[in-house]
Amino acid sequence: MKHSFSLLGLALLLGACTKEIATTPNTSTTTSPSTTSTSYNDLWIPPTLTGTTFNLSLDKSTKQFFSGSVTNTYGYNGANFWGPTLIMNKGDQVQINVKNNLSETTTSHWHGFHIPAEMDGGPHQEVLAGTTWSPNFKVMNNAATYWYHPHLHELTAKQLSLGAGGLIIIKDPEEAALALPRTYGVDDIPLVLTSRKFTSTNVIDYSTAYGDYLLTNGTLNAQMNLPKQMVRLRILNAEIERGYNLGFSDNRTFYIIANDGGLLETPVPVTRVKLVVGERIEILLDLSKDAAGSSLDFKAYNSNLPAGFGGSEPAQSGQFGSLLNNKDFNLLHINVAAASSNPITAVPSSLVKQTTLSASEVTNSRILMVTGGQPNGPAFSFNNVTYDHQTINQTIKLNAVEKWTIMNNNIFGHSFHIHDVQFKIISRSSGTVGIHESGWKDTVYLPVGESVTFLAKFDDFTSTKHPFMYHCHFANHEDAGMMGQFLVIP
Ligand SMILES: [Cu+2]
Repeated sequence: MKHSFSLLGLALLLGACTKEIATTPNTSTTTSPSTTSTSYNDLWIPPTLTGTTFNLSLDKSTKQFFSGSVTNTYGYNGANFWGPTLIMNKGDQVQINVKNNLSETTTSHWHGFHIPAEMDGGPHQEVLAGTTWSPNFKVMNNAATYWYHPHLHELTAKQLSLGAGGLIIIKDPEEAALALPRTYGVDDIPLVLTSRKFTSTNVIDYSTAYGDYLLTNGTLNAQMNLPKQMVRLRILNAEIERGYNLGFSDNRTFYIIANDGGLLETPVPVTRVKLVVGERIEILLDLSKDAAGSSLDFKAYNSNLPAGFGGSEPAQSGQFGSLLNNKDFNLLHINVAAASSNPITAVPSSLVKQTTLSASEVTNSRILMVTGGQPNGPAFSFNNVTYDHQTINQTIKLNAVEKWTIMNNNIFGHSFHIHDVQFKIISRSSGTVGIHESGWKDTVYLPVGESVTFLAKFDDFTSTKHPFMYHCHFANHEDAGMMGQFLVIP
């Protein structure tokens, strides 16, 4: 599973015109995702859990994705793929009980949360089969969309691929004071985007980088009725490697209001936005002028993207091929319906005041180079070191304001994620930091041949024995060792 061989594999594929074809499931109840669909399935909206005590159980399940054999999956709390959405309030002290009903170890990481390392759910907080892990912490993050997922070293790609994951929505008074859509499942819609490859007997193939079939909240060919008013979409890229270039079928303008770690200062109007693995954005979609009964599609405009963007490879089969590669494809078919009562009909002119970190506050700088791809070496690593469970790669002083530069002079793009902190991107070597990247971030796209520099303050939580992680969020890269550990020390 080494990406260093992808270009070689591609060359062989093109050169040899191999007869190998992708195994495709029996699709008699589901039309091909690469053609215009006429049969849709209603989008599954994950149920919500609220309060300050959250009970999660991770179970084996099955889901009828296609006719014929059911597909073995994982899900939390009885979901047959994915899990409930946890709704938390900033400032609350919460307790989460994670029961592992699998026959293998898992962990549960609270992606984006600023919490003590021993509560973080990284590779060290193992939840053995049949046991329950009960972290508790104060919710300190801003209102935004976060998520939870397994983070057990070398099993993350498998467990995530089989469906283990869920969203977390944090609410706070600043967000509550704004005239934004926030009725979950009505005008505030979670959209978890991923894709899967299935064998001919409908088994999820978790050994590959890209899926052949797009799943929105686990739903194939998803559709939803949305009210003709302002609708908020909370979008998570929960892929293994694929990135998305998001837009609507009539190329309408939509408004980015939040990214990973909170609301932006003002809504950012765009017609396209890229979202790489692990990133979240919240957008406002204005349906107020659409006729009830009309429809449009939310799409990935993924054809002809730059080399190195996950899923831009032309191959349709093989290790780095998929039926969705280098194509535009549907994410959600939207049927415009009557407005709900008391609809939001306008985009707010401003959102929240951003606090900033300035370069003059920096107390330490680090450079991480994306390395690897050498024959017989690891596919990807940082600074030529692959993850070792017992090795601390970085030590950071409490309250340090650090400048991290991640350099990617490598053959492929990556998605860099750091635990514990939210950061501010101050520069990209390409010269362009997207306006929607101006808020707090925990995950950032690293294009081929570029470097990204961000500032972060490491406050609140110290430990001399419990580390936090930084890693590529491509689960297969992370599992293969593209991950490091840091301690925040007094
Ligand atoms: Cu990577």
